[in-house]
Amino acid sequence: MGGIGIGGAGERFCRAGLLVLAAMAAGVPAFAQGTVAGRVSIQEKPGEKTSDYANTVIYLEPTTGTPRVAPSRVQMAINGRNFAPRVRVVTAGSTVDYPNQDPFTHNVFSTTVGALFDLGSYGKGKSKSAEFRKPGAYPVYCNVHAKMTGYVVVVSTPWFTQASNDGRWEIPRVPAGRYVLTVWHERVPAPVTAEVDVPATGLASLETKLDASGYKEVAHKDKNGKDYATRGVIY
Ligand SMILES: [Cu+2]
Repeated sequence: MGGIGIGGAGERFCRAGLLVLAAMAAGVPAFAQGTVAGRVSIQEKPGEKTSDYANTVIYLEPTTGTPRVAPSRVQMAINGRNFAPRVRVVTAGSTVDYPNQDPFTHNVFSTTVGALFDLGSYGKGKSKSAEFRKPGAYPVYCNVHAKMTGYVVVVSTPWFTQASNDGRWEIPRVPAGRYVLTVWHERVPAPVTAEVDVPATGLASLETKLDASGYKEVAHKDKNGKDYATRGVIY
């Protein structure tokens, strides 16, 4: 610190420096950012085991103020008639690339209000992209293959993540404060939310229980709102 800023700004930096020193003396870092961590468990139908923890999206939104988010560019490859990964969380304004790695044609589209797009048919080695401006959870399909489904979850916060394969998750560098924690999973009817106070030292062991025991896979329509010729059974 010090040496940065001119005039009034420099003065503010100095005062901030004093605050940091005072806080260090008290054992608490000023402007503290801690890691928030937890674990998701999913109730399945009797006898079934969860295999898709990684498709869980977790994010923290401050209860006051609007955090600044930067758009990014990420990839959901198309491989073996699947989106890889199947679920991606991005900040509002981000772009998702859909490179086709299969030796045949795909047609990625979304008919959800807030993120309407139709990338048209394109073959092996080609890539097209879609921009996601509005927060929400958007199913993404292929007009050629009835069972191809992916999800883009768009958030307006910089504090988000996806669970690992065992359901554990971690969001680093969360400033102390009050947040709404949201846990989303495609097989759960509504996201689970809770208000949490994040102390300067962060939070560990936030347990969230999701209920997917009532989940039923429903065939979706093609980009023209019609049933697929294959009815989603055969590719
Ligand atoms: Cu396809």
